[in-house]
Order: sequence, then structure tokens, then C-alpha cells
Amino acid sequence: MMSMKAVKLLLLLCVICFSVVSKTVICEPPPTCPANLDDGECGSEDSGEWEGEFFPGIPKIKYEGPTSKNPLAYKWYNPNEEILGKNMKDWLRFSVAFWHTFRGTGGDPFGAPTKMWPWEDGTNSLAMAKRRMRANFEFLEKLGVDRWCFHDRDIAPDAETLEETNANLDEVVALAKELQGTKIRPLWGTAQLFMHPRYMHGGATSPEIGVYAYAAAQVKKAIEVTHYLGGENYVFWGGREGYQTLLNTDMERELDHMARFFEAAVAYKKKIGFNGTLLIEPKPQEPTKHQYDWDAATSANFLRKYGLIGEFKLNIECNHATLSGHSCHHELETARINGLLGNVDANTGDPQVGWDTDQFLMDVNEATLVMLSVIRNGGLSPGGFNFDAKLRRESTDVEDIFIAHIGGMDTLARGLRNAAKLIEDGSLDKLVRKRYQSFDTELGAQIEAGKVDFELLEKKAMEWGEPEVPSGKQELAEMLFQSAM
Ligand code: XLS
Ligand code: NI
Ligand code: NI
Repeated sequence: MMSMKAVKLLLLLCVICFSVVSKTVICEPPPTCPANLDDGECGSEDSGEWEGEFFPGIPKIKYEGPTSKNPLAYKWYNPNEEILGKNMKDWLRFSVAFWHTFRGTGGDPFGAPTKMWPWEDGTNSLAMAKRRMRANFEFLEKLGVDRWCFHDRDIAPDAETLEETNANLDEVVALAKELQGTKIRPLWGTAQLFMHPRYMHGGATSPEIGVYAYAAAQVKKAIEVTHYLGGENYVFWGGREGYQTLLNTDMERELDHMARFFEAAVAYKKKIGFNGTLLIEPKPQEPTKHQYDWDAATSANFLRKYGLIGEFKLNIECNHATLSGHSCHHELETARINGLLGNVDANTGDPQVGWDTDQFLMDVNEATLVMLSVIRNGGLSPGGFNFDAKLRRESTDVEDIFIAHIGGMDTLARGLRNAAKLIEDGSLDKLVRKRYQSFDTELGAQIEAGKVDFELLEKKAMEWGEPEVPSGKQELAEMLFQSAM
């Protein structure tokens, strides 16, 4: 049976539900219970082993080519097809995000969860965590994807103490290791330092030293399990590393603390022999008003200031790029030209909605721009593409989980094909080179080598007179780009 505390919590939720949202909303109990309740309906261990397949009727997804009308087939993603000297699967290195795909409920600030997958029993028990992990691996196998990503707390429940929580994590991780077999690995792991109330002022930037220590302990453990599972990267997304108002914040001290925290992570990674790349994931705001890793340029400056530039790369998320007022292409190029492009959280926002809607990227133009940067970067390995994307609240069929991933994968695969066409054709590159041809001269080379002073430039300006300024050819560039779509 549920404890009195849980019953009271449910009643409270119902009251809020009825007073905030219109009366037509049915107020049902939330599908997960507080993590540390393991009695009765909340977290029972006797929920039974799952019999048979989690996705019956869904076949192994295959490539059928662009003429296929089968929603459960790839039309553009042909894993072993070679593009620009590399197989598509090696350019793309797809990864499924455990949190959206297996913990996403469809709930939003105004409404109750809409999804209750058949394998869920409404609890956050350890037994449920293990069953969900089995569903994850059947999903990966059927989709034909070899990588997955996780936060510590999405895969295993929190407990009363850190020791017990770590023990829960160990138990689920042991199962994941077994289910991974020889082929599947985490693209990355991370620690969830934003959900629990202790992190309300941040983890590494919390003014409370006990929280700083707790966050460190959590990251230490998350790096260990990522290493144990053979993960190739480790991500830091500082959802609460920022501020709500500068009036109560010592920004300089918080940034110094964050740098010390990252230094300790680097030292620990080396100590345990974890060779994966450490990645910082920029985001300007949400949940905090201001996040310190605002965008790629801000993060690069932070890494440079604290001497961490060789130790980290960036994980660029397209929806975060647009929240910071940039395009995804801009963020990817900023990371790339600074030698920091490590991974892509492949999702997109809605052009009419101003928050992190985490949608599957289905726009071929956008995907082509993304792939142009990735090709110019020589690929992302050991990084890849992680679908930090969730089904819409209204998409509630089990097959929708497959359709969303297939659509996202096909869109990036199509982007890869288009970007390769553009690069092989060379017209766009030629247009760009031509714009700068006046610098392909002796004087241009001297300027670029930092050998020309203002006196010489003044002499040239007087000698040459008023310069002839050529057309930028933007519409021609756009026409060339479109010709590859
Ligand atoms: C949230 C972030 C998060 C990170 C992983 O906006 O995108 O999902 O990718 O912590
Ligand atoms: Ni992300
Ligand atoms: Ni995000």
C-alpha cells in the first residue's frame, strides 16, 4: 500500500491539477512514485518479469530506399553505404537518449503524463528500472543502433543515502553491461545534477559546500559507470549552473568553483584510466535564467581562461543553439573552428515556440547544414549524434517511438548525402574562395601572417584609391545550396 505521505502528495497534486488546469483534464495519479518508496504499489519488487518481446510486431528496421512507403523502414539511412570515403554509420554514430525515450511521460507544466508504455508498472522501483533497461536494449537491437546515452538517475532510482543510491546504480549498470554484449556501448554518460531539490542553486556552482561535494561524488560515480560500460564520452550539462539574479550571486566565485570542479573531473578521469572525451553542453537558459555555458563561444572562452582547452570538447545541441539566438550551423562552426566540435545533440526547436521543445530534427535543409560542418570536421568520432529528442505529448503509440527515431535518422542521412553532393560539386566552395581572392596575393598573405602595419596599409589605400567592392552573391549561394536538396 501507499504510505500516507504519498497519498497526501497525490491529493495535493489533484488539487493543483484542478485549480490550475481546466476542469476537463482528468486528474490521474502520476505514473511514477517518489523514488524511495518501495512498498505496495509504489515500487513493489513483485511486479514480475516481463514475458516475451517489449515491441511485438515491430521487425528489425531495414533500409528499403527512397521509394519505400513503409514507415518502419529506412529510406535514406543505409548504414554500410560509403559516402566520401566513410560508411554512413561511421559518419553518423547514432545514439538513443534513455531519458527521453524511456523516461519521457508526455507530461508538461500544464498537464498530466500522456504516455504509459505497456511495460511500465507506474513505479520507480529497481525492478522497473531493470525491466526498462531490457526494453532499451530490444529497442536498440531492432533499430540497428549501437549506442545509447544516459543520466545516472534515469536508469536507476534515487534512494535515502548516497551509498544506497550508488548500489541501485551498480545493480542496473551490471544488467546494462550484460545486455550490451560486444557491440553496444554508451556514446556518453552523465550525472543528473538538476532534478533533485538539493541542486536548486546548482551543483558545482552552489554556494553550499555540501552540495558541491555531493555533486562531485555523483559525477565521480557517473564517470566510473560510464567507463565500466565502455562509454566513449562523458557530458556535463549545467542545467542549474547559473543564476536567477546577480543580486544574490558572486558570479566570479561561482565560475571559479565550476573550473575547479572540472579540473577535479579531469584528474579523476585520468586516475581511473577513462580515455573518453569530456564534453560541455552549452545552453543559454532554462531552467535557470542564465546558464554559465551560454553558447559555444562563451564555453570556449571559459575553457581558455581556466587552461582547460585541451581537456574538453563541446556537445552542441541544435535546440540550445536557437535558444541562444544562433543557428545550429553557427554553433557547430564556432565549435569546429576552435577545435572543439565533439558531439551533436541532434534535435530541433519549434520556430514559433521559444523553449527547449526537443523535437526530432525532420528538416532536410537544416540537416544538410549540420552535416556540412560535421564533414568539414572530419566526422565526430569518438563523438556522434545523440537524439536528445522526445515524442510529442500527443504521440502515444508504441510504434511512434520507432517512427520518430527512423525519421530523425533518415533526415540526417539525407543531410549527409546532400552535403556530400555539395562538397563533391565544389561550386559553393568556389564561390566562397572567390569572395576572398583579393587576399590570395602577396600582401594578403603578409596580412594573414600578421606582418603588415597600419603605415603600409595607409600607403596602399592611397595608392589604390576607392576600392571596387564586388557582389556577395547570396542568392547564388542559396541557389547552389538548394540544387543539392
Ligand atoms: C537539456 C539538455 C540535457 C542534456 C543532458 O536541455 O539537453 O538533456 O543533453 O543532461
Ligand atoms: Ni542535450
Ligand atoms: Ni536540451
